[in-house]
Amino acid sequence: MSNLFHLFEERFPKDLTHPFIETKDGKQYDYQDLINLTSSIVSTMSNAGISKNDRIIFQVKKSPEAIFLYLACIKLGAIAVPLNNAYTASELSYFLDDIEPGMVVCDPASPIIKENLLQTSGNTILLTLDAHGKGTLFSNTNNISRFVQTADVVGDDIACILYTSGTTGKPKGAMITHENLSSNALAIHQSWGFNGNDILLHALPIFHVHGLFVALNCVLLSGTAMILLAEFNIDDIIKFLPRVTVLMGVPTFYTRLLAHPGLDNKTLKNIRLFISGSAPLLSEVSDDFFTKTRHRILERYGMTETIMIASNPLNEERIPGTVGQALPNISVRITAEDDKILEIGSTGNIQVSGPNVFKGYWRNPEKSQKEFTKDGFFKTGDVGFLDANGYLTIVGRSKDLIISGGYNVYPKEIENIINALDGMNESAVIGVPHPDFGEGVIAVIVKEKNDKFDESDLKNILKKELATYKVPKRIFNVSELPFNVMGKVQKNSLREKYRHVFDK
Ligand code: MCA
Ligand code: AMP
Repeated sequence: MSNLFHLFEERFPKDLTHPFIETKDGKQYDYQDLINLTSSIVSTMSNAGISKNDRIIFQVKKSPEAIFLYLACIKLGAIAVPLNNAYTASELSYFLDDIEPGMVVCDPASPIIKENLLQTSGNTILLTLDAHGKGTLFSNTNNISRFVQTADVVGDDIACILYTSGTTGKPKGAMITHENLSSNALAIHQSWGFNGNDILLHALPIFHVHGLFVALNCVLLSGTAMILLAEFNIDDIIKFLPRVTVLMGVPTFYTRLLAHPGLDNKTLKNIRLFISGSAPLLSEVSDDFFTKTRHRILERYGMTETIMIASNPLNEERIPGTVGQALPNISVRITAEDDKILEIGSTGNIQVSGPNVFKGYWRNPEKSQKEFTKDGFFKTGDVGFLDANGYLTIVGRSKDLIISGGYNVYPKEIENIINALDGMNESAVIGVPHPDFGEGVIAVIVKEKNDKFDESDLKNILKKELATYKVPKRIFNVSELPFNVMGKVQKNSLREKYRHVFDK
């Protein structure tokens, strides 16, 4: 009974007509629909020859049917590989080669279809699913069956592979198991007091840990309902807030909410909890939000490789600027460069162990081994300290990573593309304070010859190669980059020089 889907099934409401999803335009799906539609997709997959451990890539718009597609993969014991809709053809080609999927389900407008990216990959089955939940995935409606078995798996079997980029510029697939997901689902569900009366407002993308696991797991473990918004739009958030008890979001959600005139007592009448994560929530934002709403946002900390690690408490003091204490059964420690454990209050590398920690990177055993200590702790690449009560404060990152509006951007990936362009000498990509996205991506470039430079031309070139959130919002042309004695670009001095470019 290690399949994550078994855990969900155990907690389905007794009355299966209990709502599960309501969409922006009022379409309703209850738990019986969840069972029927998920089973129908499992039958379609099985009939097409897909079975346990096969990889299913999906690059689809957010919809209830997309959620059922994910759940069908879990139920069948297949490996779900969700991909960001913003990925370009060249980004997608890398994932298709790396994963060798048995099946791809994508939006009809995806570059996978438009640019015929599956041409070379032999036997992969290709099905479609559009933003309205229609497509060849559902062409055989005879498949609807209520009695499709949930596959037996062991806890260590892979449920999902999620890509996270890397310092080399090449994305790595994090292998997340059924046990990782089940243990973490139980931990957060309990810690945040989810129950059958909750209604979640779901406005996050469903190709990352936050929207796909954290949000969905809390709803399913409570057998309760969510309002599923296909896109983030602040007016829609304000419109639906009075109907819900919990909102989960990245810090940008909260800065945009604070700036909205509609955030008042009427909008908040049923809310019991605001949760933030994926990027640092500024203490000022937390304080301003508290002053305005009397709700202290609960900040928590996680990673693709570890799902949720730590959280501020539900009932005790939530301390702004900290991400709270380790979740049940998870150990967090702070270490020096040689992995020696540091004392309380000392700043060092954050390391994590527990049933939440992933199995390793897909087809990359060397990288996987490098990211773990000899005694099995995962090196997060984040830097912070613990206080005497176990509250963790994150002060920075040892990895060269920018987090923009909750999306991770690895500078190397962008620098590699810029440096390969004709006439380009070198570049440095950095993150600087941004009022909406927390950090905004900028590039500082050096051209081979001091000829004319057009910022918008260069952005357009990059847009063809990179998902839009990775494209630098500003590009600066300089005659040389600052290097230290080791020959490394001094990114700190660049961050200082350009720190005000997004000031309002
Ligand atoms: C959109 N753009 C962005 C971003 N989002 N640029 C930089 N950073 C972003 N995050 C681009 C758009 O393509 C557009 O470009 C321009 O910026 C303006 O877009 P806008 O309409 O303002 O964006 P939006 O559609 O309102 O989206 C903002 C958003 C979204 C709602 C904050 O970025 C979002 O949903 N972020 C959440 C990501 C997430 O789920 N992360 C969790 C990862 P142009 O004008 O050129 O077209 S999981 C994780 O981190 C761990 C495990 C954890 O702890 O949770
Ligand atoms: P991802 O690769 O999308 O899983 O992003 C994980 C990274 O997001 C972590 O390693 C942290 O750097 C960052 N992160 C997540 N939650 C928080 C938070 N509450 N505060 C600061 N950083 C966070």
